[in-house]
Amino acid sequence: MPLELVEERAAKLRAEIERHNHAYYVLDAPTIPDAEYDRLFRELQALEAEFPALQTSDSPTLRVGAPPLKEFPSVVHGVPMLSLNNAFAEAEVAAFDARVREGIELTSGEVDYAVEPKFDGLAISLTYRDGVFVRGATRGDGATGEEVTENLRTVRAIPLRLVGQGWPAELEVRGEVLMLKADFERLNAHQREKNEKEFANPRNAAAGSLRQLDSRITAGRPLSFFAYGVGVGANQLAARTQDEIMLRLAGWGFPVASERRVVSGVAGLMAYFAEVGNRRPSLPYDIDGVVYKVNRLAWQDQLGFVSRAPRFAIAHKFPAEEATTEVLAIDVQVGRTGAITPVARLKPVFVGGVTVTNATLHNEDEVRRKDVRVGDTVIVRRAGDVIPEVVAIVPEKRPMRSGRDLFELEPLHPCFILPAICPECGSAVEKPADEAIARCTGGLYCPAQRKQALWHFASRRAMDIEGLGDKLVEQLVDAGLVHTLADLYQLNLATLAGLERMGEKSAQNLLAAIEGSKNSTFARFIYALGIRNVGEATARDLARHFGNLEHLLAADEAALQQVPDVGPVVAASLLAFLHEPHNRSVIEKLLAAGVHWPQGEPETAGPRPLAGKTFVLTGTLPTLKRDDAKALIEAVGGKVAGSVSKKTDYVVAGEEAGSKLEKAQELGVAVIDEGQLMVLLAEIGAQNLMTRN
Ligand code: 5U1
Repeated sequence: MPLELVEERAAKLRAEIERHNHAYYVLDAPTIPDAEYDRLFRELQALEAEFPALQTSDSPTLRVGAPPLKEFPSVVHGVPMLSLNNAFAEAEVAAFDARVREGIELTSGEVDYAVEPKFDGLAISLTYRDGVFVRGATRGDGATGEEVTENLRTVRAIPLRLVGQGWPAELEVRGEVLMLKADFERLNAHQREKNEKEFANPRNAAAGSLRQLDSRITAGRPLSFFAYGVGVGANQLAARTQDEIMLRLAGWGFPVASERRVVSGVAGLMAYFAEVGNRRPSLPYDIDGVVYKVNRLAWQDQLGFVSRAPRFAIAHKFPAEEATTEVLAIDVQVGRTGAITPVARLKPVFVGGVTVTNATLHNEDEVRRKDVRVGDTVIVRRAGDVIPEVVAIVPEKRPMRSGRDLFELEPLHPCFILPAICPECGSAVEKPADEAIARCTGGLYCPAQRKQALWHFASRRAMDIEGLGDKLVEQLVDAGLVHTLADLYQLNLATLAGLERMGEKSAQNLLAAIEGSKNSTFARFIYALGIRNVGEATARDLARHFGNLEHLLAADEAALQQVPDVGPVVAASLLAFLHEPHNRSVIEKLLAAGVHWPQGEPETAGPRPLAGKTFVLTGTLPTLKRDDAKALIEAVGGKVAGSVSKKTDYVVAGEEAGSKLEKAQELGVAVIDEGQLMVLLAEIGAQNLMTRN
């Protein structure tokens, strides 16, 4: 056959096979018998084997997996992958709707919401270039994920080439990979037959399948996918509503939930919640709630984001699953920052999709309030990835014995008493009068704290030292080889290779990973230090704001509070940590050992005369666009908030200012117009910043 004809036939087969895939995996309506599908597939495989140049990156033959990878590369998402705030009760849903209405200044009528199930799977992002699938990534920390392209290529419901037309040249589709309940049951039956470990629940099975370095294993796992949004390319869809976006996605070949709808106001949201709740047991996939999104995209833009979550959407979660079991013992655990947490050791019980053997009792007051004792039958609760907790005891099941008075019974076991000294290091345990949490005062002298600090430092999202897991950290600390974070960089081959279960090759790999971690980022470094109340997002904000370590170390409380989302509590944690001489010395040693990152400049190096002042913009300003006004204010240290409160210093009101203006007047907040804002900025010489930017 002439090559052009072979090429033509291969293209025809690819299109036909993908059409059948779509009919089978997305529409759930097979169009040909399995045997016929297999024949087409084998014909394409044979052609590609004979003429390798014909193989294209969107060929369905690649869905069987590729040779294993050594590791998953990191991917920076074109648009960050957000998380959702949660609501559990109607009042929280009503408060969300009220915030939305205030944000868009809607005083009458209802807001329409696009609603759909909240899949209990793994969020992923799929990149298409000119309609062809080129890259897939996990959510990771929202800014950076892991590239799992070859694994996602094996998921039959993910289109390798988009159908229809009108997609942006670069398109990022967001959605969830999951395993259908029926597929999960079949997979576990298979595992049982092969005498292999079963998966605890469909979510774990999906996660385990997606994180395989060998995509040929993933190809053998029955994964599904549902799309729910767009990252890069969202503003080129010419859509006015979320609902239209979903229709576009479905039209291009993506599976979308058939349970999705558009509903009106809080009443519509609550009716949908009840409806999906009733149907939950018969849905083909696990869900842990429903998601509500403001339908109109212009309003979504107007509402924007707070830190990591959009203001225009919320997850309404189902109540967590509960079960009863018995308390075998109550121990305490020492956390990374010294927090002493009482933990109930339980008779194993299956709840929320996993077997639970430990549950947190949070703190001493909680144990007392719930009066949990050894031998009690308790109700335990577990939701999603959250740590299981003891909700309450079942009083009538408490084991009792006769008291001094023969007719009276008293509990067999005494009530819990918090140890006065840390069980790990013997240091005093202290509990400030105004705090619920007791802490070990041993600091990094306490091996439990030291181990967890090291483990956190080495973790993937911090310094990312592959191979330095809990077991090894435990060995290094117990052997007295590592006392501070900086000691990690002094380890050598001889010491490491001398450790139990550590061969020379593993020691070499670990040293290479430690060496590689020296090349880091400022945000990772801040996060890795393990400062109380400083998570990844705050570390990123601090890094962006201060640009370099010198500026961060020099910052006082007011300067720290200029950083988005840094309030008095976080600022106090930062100051306490950064001014502690031991911590300063560790930081210096880390730098001396060669830990480094690209040096930056503070985000706004200029004067900050509006530091500490909060503005709210409302209505249409006569000449300035909102974003420009915001940039001007922020450039001189001011903060622009989305809603008016007692803390607001100025409301800048334009034409058709609505409820925010009313609220400002009600609270007695200063209201200025654009002209007055410009005078204020001119007085401090800020207007030049606009032309400089
Ligand atoms: N169903 C659904 N899940 N989910 C998760 N929709 C949805 N949307 C999300 C997330 C994080 O985020 C967008 C609102 C940005």
